[in-house]
Amino acid sequence: MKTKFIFFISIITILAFAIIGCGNGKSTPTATQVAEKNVVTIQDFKFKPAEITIQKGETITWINEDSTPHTVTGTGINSGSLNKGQSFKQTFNDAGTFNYNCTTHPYMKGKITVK
Ligand SMILES: [Cu+2]
Repeated sequence: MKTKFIFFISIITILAFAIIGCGNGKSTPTATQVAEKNVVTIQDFKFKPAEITIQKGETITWINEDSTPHTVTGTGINSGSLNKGQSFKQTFNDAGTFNYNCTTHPYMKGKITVK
């Protein structure tokens, strides 16, 4: 009886650690995404935020959260097709205003201002 109880407790402890372990594994990328600067999410056929201002030399990361593939396309910007969960990064070294859109959905528009 006592042996069974100890065995039971051991299993619970192992399970608890396994669950805590998984939780940490999942929360780490989220924390990284929050900390990451200049992220544009592509969601519901929109670039969010649609307008972003950065400093010269900074990088923008686009992440497609839609199940539909999208692109980030403009002068000097070409992500190609991004499937759900895929991201695209581009560094902007020149000041200026850069408009872009999604080639599949031209009504999806975004604007980058580099200072
Ligand atoms: Cu699109």
